[in-house]
Amino acid sequence: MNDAAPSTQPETFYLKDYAPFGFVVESVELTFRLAPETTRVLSKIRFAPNPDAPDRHFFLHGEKLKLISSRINGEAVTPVLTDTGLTCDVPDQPFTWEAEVEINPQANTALEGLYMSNGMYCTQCEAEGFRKITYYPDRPDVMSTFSVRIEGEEKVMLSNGNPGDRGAGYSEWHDPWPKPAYLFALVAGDLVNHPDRFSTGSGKDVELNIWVRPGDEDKCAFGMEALKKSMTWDEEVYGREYDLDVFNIVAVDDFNMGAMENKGLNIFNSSCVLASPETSTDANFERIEAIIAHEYFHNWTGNRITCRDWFQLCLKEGLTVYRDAQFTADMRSAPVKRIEDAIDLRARQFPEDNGPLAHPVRPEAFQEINNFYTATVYEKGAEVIGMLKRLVGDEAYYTALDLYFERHDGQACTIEDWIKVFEDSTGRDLAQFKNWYSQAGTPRVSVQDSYEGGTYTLTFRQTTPPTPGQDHKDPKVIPIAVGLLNPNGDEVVPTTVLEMTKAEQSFRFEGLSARPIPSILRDFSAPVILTRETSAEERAFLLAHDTDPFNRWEAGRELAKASRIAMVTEGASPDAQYLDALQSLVRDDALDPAFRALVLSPPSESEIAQALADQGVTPDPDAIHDAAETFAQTLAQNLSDSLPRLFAATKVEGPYKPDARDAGLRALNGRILALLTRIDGAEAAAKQFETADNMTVQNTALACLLKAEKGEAQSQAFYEQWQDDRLVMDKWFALQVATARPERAPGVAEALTRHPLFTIKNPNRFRAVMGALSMNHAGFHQADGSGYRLLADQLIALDPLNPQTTARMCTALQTWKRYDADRQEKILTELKRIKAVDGLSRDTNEMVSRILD
Ligand code: 0A1
Ligand code: ZN
Repeated sequence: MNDAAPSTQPETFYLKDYAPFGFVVESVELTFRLAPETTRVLSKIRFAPNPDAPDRHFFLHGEKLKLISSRINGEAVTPVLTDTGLTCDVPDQPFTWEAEVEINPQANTALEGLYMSNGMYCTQCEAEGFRKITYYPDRPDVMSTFSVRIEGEEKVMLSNGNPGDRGAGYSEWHDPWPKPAYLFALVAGDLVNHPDRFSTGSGKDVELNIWVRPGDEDKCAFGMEALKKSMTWDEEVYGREYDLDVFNIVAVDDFNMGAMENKGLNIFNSSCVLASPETSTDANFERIEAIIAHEYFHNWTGNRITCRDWFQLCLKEGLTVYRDAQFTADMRSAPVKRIEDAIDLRARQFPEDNGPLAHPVRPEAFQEINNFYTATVYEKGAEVIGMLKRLVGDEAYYTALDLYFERHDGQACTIEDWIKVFEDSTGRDLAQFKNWYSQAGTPRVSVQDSYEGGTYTLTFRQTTPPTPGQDHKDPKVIPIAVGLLNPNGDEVVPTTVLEMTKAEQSFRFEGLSARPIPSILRDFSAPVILTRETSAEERAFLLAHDTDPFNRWEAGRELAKASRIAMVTEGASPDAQYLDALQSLVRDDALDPAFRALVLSPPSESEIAQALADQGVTPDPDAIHDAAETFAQTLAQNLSDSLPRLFAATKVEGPYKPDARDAGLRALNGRILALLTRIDGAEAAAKQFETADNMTVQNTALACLLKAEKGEAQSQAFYEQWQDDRLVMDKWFALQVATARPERAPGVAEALTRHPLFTIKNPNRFRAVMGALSMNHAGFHQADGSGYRLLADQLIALDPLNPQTTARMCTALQTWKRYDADRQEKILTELKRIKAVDGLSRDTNEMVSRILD
């Protein structure tokens, strides 16, 4: 059965229509009688009229619930039921609502509400899943304390807050902190814990647990350390302490997203918490540390202060992503983190912001809120906070944050509240800054310079192209961090933040004895596309001399892009100057290995396609792929004398440690192995696979072997070794698709969807295959349309089971306008085929309709 409302005339919700609910909720008591197919949920809710509300319409959300009984003040009532909830006549004064409903967790494949994952009960209520558990005003501005009793035979039964009474067949919980329903959670199953304790700055003793399925106990230690580091960091940097006696984390295998910040009971996709050297890569470790921090930081930015409505999602997500990025920068390398974030923003957010799905950081309309957990809300939302901090300065930022926590603790807030805190604490007028929240699209900033009589002038112009529903864009406030170098590489003007507010604006630097070389948009100080006509020599100079690590890397990236574009459009050879620069950087032992690995990582083929499209050239995926291959092959050949030595010199000795230093070295070693594999008949990769004692090097070796089409035996060996480990098998599925030659990729992916271990019901496994296909650029965009067809087939099959993951995966098709007429037509055919499906979910319908528009 389809899980969403009929798609004929989906309702659109608007920010401008916000009105408070007619009632406040004073307390919630819930009893769960667990049974896989017939769970009973009893609710007892104390309502009181809300004096601030315009009307007293009593509507409770509820979807797919079987109402058994309902009472008001103990008297049976007969509410009017609709597909989306119920209404009922209610008293004019405080009253108690009681209801009993029945739900079927076993049949819940959408993974929203209460569902089962490998025999374990678990919930996902953000954004609007609580309405699939019981009738309730399921909106974030309705906050209440919750008391929960769970009745069942499960060994472990958890909910939010502090534990209460527990006995045979039941367990009780009370959460003293008022919260919206989206933060509700319940978990019950055969779980074991990895326990620890944490003492907060003010001496509160907190019990910590990571709960996992038996057998996974040995994969919790790293997550627990990350949690304790996060707790310490939030106290030290933001002055925020934890506020309950217990903090529980649970790992589940079937989960649509990465993790969820339910109060005191975070639920994690097992891929984002379970870690061991044998089964997890360095990238997994870094991601796990960041996600644990992210969910923990939500306790203050999201839970204690939540969102008034879902249009304000960036209030909690932008800020929390910004905070987790700060944390990672502090725990690891700040420049590396900044570069990684810029790569990610350009790969995921820029295409969104420059295509049919573009929306403001704070959207003003939606049909399905689950479709707005986007790179724009999260990552651009974090960039906006970073710009605000850069504009007001570090000290003023933390003063404003103190005021934010003090003023709004316990409230459901808006972006206006957030901005007002900064205005009040700094005295600045931030009206123009708000454009970042309300206007979609990536600003283009072009720059020209001149030098005369010791004065150097930079002139910037900004424009933002129209986006769906927003033709006109106003100039934004753009912090542009600039430094100037003199021709022998010394910095003559250290990093200075220029504040651009107009469409066109000049900034002067006086008293310079020679024309400087500018380093512009240092540290990627704003999420814009910077264009500047400049020479390869100047870029090579910055790659060698810039004191700002981000811009040093960026100079290399620009050279790489220019060279690849010339190869594609003019049939040029790989740029010799760039090849030379790369070779000296790779050999430069004074440089951080992680940084060298990043310099050696080529721009993605999709990024080149976007760069070509920006220049008005229709990208040819096969030509882009060929250029990438030729470039890498030439680099490998040019470096051939030193590759074996470099490979040996960058090998990490000793027991595996997932810290930034060793991980950086392994990343460099992996890049070198990829090059070496191109010239040594894959010998080194085969040897590394044989001797691998951790997943990072095993995975890298297998990737190199598969790419060289020499990894069949090793792939089989990997499969046999790891077939019982779901997370490692996800890697096995993904690697084969990611490394397949373009013409083979759709076929490889299709064959994998028929593999006995493929299951469409597990989002991780589905993403492993289909996500990898969509990221194999030339493979996905095969001219015969087979990539598009396979994705559409799979999405059509998944939609009735899991609309949310289906809708998210549709983003693979959002860039269709970049490509040639033939490919466009093939993509459109598939989009229309999806849209025509009878009973298509509201989620997928909205995404496909927007992409088609
Ligand atoms: N708030 C979580 C992410 C999340 C969002 C939606 C979900 O289901 C629709 C699940 C999780 C976070 O930011 O980590
Ligand atoms: Zn979040």
